[in-house]
Amino acid sequence: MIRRFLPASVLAAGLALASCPLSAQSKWDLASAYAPNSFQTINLQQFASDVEKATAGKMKITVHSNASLFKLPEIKRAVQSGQVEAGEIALLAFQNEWQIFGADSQPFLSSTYEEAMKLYRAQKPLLEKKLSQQGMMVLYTVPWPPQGLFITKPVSSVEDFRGMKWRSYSPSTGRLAELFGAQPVTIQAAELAQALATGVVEAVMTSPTTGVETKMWESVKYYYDVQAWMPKNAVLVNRKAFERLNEESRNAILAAAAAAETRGWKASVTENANALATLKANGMIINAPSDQLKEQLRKIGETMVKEWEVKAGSDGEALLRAYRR
Ligand code: PCA
Repeated sequence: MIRRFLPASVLAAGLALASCPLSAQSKWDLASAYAPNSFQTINLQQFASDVEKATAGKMKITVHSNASLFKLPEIKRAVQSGQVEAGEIALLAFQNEWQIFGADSQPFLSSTYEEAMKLYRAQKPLLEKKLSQQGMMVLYTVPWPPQGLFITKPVSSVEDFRGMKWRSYSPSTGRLAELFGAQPVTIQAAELAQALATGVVEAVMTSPTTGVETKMWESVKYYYDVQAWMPKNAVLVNRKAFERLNEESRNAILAAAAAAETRGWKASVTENANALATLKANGMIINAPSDQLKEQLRKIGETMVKEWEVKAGSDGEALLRAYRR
């Protein structure tokens, strides 16, 4: 009877719906603050497409890069409150909230990939506990290459930085600027190219890869490979959103995250070497810091680690004990 009054296409759609509950299809958004061509974003896109493939398209994660959904400082709260299901943050940006987030931005505490991994292992249980209390989970982390100094003029000692406009992207980079006698200016990666072009900053602490992403050579000539620290990006998810997923999707996400972490740490190493070569090919002058500058930096680093230890209290103590073991 009914059949006579309904077109075949409507009937077919109804049948399809009945055999496929809506919950079987999940769509997530993931907020990121870095450029689409950054190795971090490329790794993130690969993570999302791995999840989609493993679930035969039933779980789709859309990556919104370049701070197009939320700016870096807003992403953590957006994930926590469920405004967005997932997001990528730079942990060190949240050091003022909890010092442990900034463990990987203490000068010379870890400046090789091996040390960075050791530090991550020591930091991880604390991070997981804290983020779980905040209703989130860490899917994976990937370090940026060692941070060096891009600067408009040659420098050989800390005194040469006095009064210069210094790009800060975290509490520790701001503190470093102060100890250099420079003027800290907070600028996120997404706005860095423009800030350089307009002369808002004269000195930038970041990785060679971000130097390439922002075509640093267009406004800055010198790079000092000081290898001060290796800050990590972390991909976070809202725990409730994760728990709402079916088991297949949850497993796909966890497996893709583990793969993204391994792939990302490797990519960071190659990226660093490639980026240094690209900077050179574009005419940047790359130097090691002078002995004097190195020694001054080492002292500044010691001061900062001490300050951090005091603020980080028992969590910091536990972390350093595990790291130095
Ligand atoms: N690039 C990011 C974080 C650290 C890095 O190497 C930035 O400069 O903001």
